[in-house]
Amino acid sequence: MKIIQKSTLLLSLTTLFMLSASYASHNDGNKKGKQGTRTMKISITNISNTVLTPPIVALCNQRMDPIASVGSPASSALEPLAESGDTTALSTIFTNNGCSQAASATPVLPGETVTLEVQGNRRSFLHTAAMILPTNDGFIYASGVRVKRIKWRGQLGLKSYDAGTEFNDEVCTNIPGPQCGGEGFNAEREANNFVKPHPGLQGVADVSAATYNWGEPVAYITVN
Ligand SMILES: [Ca+2]
Ligand SMILES: [Ca+2]
Repeated sequence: MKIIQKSTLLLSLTTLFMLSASYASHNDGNKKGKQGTRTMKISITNISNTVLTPPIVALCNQRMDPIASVGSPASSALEPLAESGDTTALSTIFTNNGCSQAASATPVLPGETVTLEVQGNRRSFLHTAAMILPTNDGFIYASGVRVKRIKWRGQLGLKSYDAGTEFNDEVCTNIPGPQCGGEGFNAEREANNFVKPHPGLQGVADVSAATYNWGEPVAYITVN
């Protein structure tokens, strides 16, 4: 009788242990499911007559300061992006925040799409930015948008902004890129030194508003 009781106890303990192990393993599985990452394809389509400088995209697991804040002065990382398409400083920020990132090797011409691969999941925060050419300091961006929100909506439109870091003189010597070939970054800032919705080209100098002006959004993003 005693032997049977011992066996029963041993069996119960074994069952309990197996159940706990199974439960723990199930929980680990869930954890991995939530925190695990996979390759995600981020596509940016230019639906304007402008050229977008090679975009940078990042997926981050933690919140960080946005690339731009409308109404506030541009950061020192945004200024070179908006004036010359230089993504170096933004890339450093993404690295410091442990994000997975990729930059396009080519600009995005009117009607074209670039697709970049980064690691992330539905809970990741997406960041992207590119300069609009030919403008003095026009750019598009999205920052801190959850992947699941973009997937739920199907796409995310990217509107144009003026970085507030260079006066919109529309003079080609002050505008880099294929249409103008002028200067990119300049440390000077315009009088209204804050990020604002872009007023569009005014046709006041070298750049043809009729040829290059755009509607909103300038581009859109999809995630797969
Ligand atoms: Ca400006
Ligand atoms: Ca400047």
